[in-house]
Amino acid sequence: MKTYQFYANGVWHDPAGGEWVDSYDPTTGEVWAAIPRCREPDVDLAVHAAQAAFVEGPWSRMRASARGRLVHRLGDALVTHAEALGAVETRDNGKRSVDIVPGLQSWLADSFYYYAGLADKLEGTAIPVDVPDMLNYTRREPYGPVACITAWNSPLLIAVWKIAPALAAGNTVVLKPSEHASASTLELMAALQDADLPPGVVNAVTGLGDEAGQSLVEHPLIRLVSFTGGVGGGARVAAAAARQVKPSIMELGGKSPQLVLADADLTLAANGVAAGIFPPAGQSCIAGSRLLLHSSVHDEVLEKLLQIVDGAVLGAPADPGTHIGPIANRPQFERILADIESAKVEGASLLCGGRAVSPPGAPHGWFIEPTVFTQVTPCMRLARKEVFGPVLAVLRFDDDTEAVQLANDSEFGLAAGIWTRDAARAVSMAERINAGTVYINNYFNATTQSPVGGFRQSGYGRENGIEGMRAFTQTKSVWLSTDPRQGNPFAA
Ligand code: TXE
Repeated sequence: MKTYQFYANGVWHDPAGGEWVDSYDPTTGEVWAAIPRCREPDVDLAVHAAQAAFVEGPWSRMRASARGRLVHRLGDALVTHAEALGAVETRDNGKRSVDIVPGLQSWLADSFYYYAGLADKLEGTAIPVDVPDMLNYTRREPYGPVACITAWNSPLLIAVWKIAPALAAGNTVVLKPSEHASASTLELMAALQDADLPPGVVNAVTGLGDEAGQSLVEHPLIRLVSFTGGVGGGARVAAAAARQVKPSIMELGGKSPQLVLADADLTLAANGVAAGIFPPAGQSCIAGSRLLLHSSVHDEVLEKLLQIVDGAVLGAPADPGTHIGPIANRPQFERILADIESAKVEGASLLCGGRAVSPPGAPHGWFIEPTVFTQVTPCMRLARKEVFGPVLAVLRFDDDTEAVQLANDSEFGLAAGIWTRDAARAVSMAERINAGTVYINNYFNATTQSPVGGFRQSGYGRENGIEGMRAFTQTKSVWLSTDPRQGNPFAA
């Protein structure tokens, strides 16, 4: 059993209250680590460290190119420690190793490299204002200490997506990972020490959402909150931030539709639909959890999907042969099983799956079969609520207008997939679908260059891309008069 400390001002600390929270291995159902239960004094320590690094420097005073070089080193540290970090995340939240380690070594490290390159390119503009003898220009400036609150499904990915642009833009960071999976974030802090960042530039506090999380959001020195999690938590955090007039960036849940049109390559589509939800056991914000099928291909696509599901291997997430890993934590495991029961009660037809299972070698783990419900109607809870598990709801449509209407019949708007051979038709549908990301003949792609985020209750603000860095800056407008007497009635 490993006992962790939290990280503030470049130093490891025990929580002031002397309490820890158990962290479970979802493959075995056993406690494997203890996470500090930080409260207000611990959070205060971390925020003051971030404030000192920002105000007293050197972070805010450093030349942007020098800051970029340090952020680049964070990418190198990620590559060096990828295997070890991935192993901890797999143990702590059951994410498949094949989904973590290669990503840390390539496109997640690229996040640091990309934003390192942007650090000295945050240009303002010179504006020809309607005032004579006046120079007006804008600057993009960091906010100061920012809070980055992350979820349990992909702690490392979410942390990197936030800290890379936040740091490159000149902010300092206090991270707060989920109480269900904090270990990999604390290991990330240790790994990033390789880069010799000045103390206080990045800090991580752990513990409960309504203790450590709330103290962090409400800390008066925190100037912006970037949050990834559920709609309930997000709304609470956004409201708390708003009470202090702090901006927030919200990456929330989804009920993303995958549309298969009659002219699609059905094999490609079935594979894409299965891959868009089942490998992470549905525990991805963009999981394509609503399958909208044209009536003419409904049965054929489901037949192909059943074949894929039949061959899917559930098992230990560290095993490269595993297609579907466990559910990351017990409360989520129980929520998914309850949602499956409620779907049966409301009249959806269970095509396959629906049960908790024990794959060989993991008799006490939290595994749920890939589950497909057909005959789902738009008003059913299953068609509307985010299950965040390996549960696919199938609806049918008869023409493109109905497909778009069904796709948009949701409070969420994170992602959508369209499968068709007709590119023009797909582009036209993509314009009409309310979602922050639309995939055409692919799903699940994300790279550091392209912004991601939600419409509607899936959130606001964007991560990744140039927009993802702008979100961590505020604009200052500077007015310099070359004739200060102009327009001043008191000037002689
Ligand atoms: O997330 P929470 P939970 C969805 C999914 C899941 C549901 C609940 O449907 O079933 O959300 O998951 C911190 N002040 N997603 O309860 O509560 C908390 O400690 C400050 C989708 O695990 O949203 C954690 O660090 N912080 C999602 C983070 O918020 C608070 C990924 C997220 O926890 C807080 C995960 C407070 N008052 C779950 N309350 C996605 N977008 O992919 C909580 N936290």
